[in-house]
Amino acid sequence: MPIDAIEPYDDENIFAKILRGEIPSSKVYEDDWAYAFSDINPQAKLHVLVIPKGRYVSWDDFSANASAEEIAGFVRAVGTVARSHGLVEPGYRLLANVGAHGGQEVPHLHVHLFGGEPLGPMLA
Ligand code: D5M
Repeated sequence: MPIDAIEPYDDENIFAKILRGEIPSSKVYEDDWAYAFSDINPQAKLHVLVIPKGRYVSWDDFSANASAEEIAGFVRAVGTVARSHGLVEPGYRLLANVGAHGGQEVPHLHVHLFGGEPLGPMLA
């Protein structure tokens, strides 16, 4: 179910628990700024979620409130994950759902990284 209200940050959201190691995840990358893991319900051959380590509800919260260092670190991490999976030449897709109309379900910013096959048009 998409979330109704996107603030304040809920420390008990499932991605906060993954970051704290309280529930398992299939890690593909980690650095000082970001953590990446396989989506539990993949929508493409490769479907990875990249999340910032900071407490940000959404892209809106992150873009408004994160430091330049956090933003740079997170953006670089997304690119690093894509490159490390060999996705640059065939290409890939990034998606961040924001709020109720965006269909955001987990209230910790996450960028979906899809790839590994032709993805077709964005909106079916
Ligand atoms: O997408 C939320 C995404 O989070 C959705 O694709 C499923 C995924 N998800 C939910 N729980 C888990 C766990 N525990 N591991 C991995 N992936 C998970 P949204 O953009 O919020 O609609």
